[in-house]
Amino acid sequence: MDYKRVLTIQDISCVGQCSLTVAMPILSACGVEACVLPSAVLSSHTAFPGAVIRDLTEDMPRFAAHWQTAGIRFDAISCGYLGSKKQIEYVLDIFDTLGKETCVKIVDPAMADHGKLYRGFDDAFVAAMGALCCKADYLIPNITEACLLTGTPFREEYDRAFIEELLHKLALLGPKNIILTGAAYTPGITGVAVLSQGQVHCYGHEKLANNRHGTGDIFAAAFTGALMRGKPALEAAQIAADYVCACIRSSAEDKEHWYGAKFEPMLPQLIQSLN
Ligand code: PXL
Repeated sequence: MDYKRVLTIQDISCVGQCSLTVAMPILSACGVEACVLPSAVLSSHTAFPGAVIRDLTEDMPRFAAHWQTAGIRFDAISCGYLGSKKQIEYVLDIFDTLGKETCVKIVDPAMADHGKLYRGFDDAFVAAMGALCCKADYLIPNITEACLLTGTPFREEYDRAFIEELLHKLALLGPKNIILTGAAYTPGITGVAVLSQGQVHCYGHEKLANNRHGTGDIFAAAFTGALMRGKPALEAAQIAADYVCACIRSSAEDKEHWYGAKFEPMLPQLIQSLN
């Protein structure tokens, strides 16, 4: 099996099953070497009131400089939740300096959901994120993020034409492939819409009642893992979407587990779908 080394850049939320605490185990389960650049350490993700933060922004270029001199290069570099415009600038530098020649760049512009920006973000951050999205080989926004990035008013209800228009507007920003998550325009169905090599494909699956925090991060990690295992974009998106559904189902009964999805018991299913 081809063995790939991925660098994933995002925060580590110590409690909450998101960002690096999901990316690392999922990439490892996919048989991929997971290297990490934590942009910050938080006591929990920001949906818990009162989370405390150790910012690591100024360590990012120091770690990258070490890898540069040590000759460490990556087959893929992915980024998820980033906390500031400065962090985005550092990720842009890392994209330019630490990839192998064939390096695949994957951007999850994690900054908003359900029509709203996450706590702490503003329009200037959205504009900076747009500059990062230009560089992506694979861009993985949800509908809210896609609307923000393209200046499209957010809508709760829409049709396939709206999804295709969003994909084409995103493509004008410059990313090579787009994987739009949470595309739900048929009652009871949600899914992913993929724009790759000029073609749009939609993969629909059951719409589950209680979506969970961190499922975008689970999707991005499983998608990256599947891509590194040689799956084409659409198949990687299907594998990741099915895995996210299984994770949400495995958490649905447990009301106390409101803060994330129980993705660990479902890892064997993910592994099986890659074989
Ligand atoms: O799941 C995205 C995410 C990652 N990291 C932190 C977050 C969030 C979403 O709110 O707060 C710290």
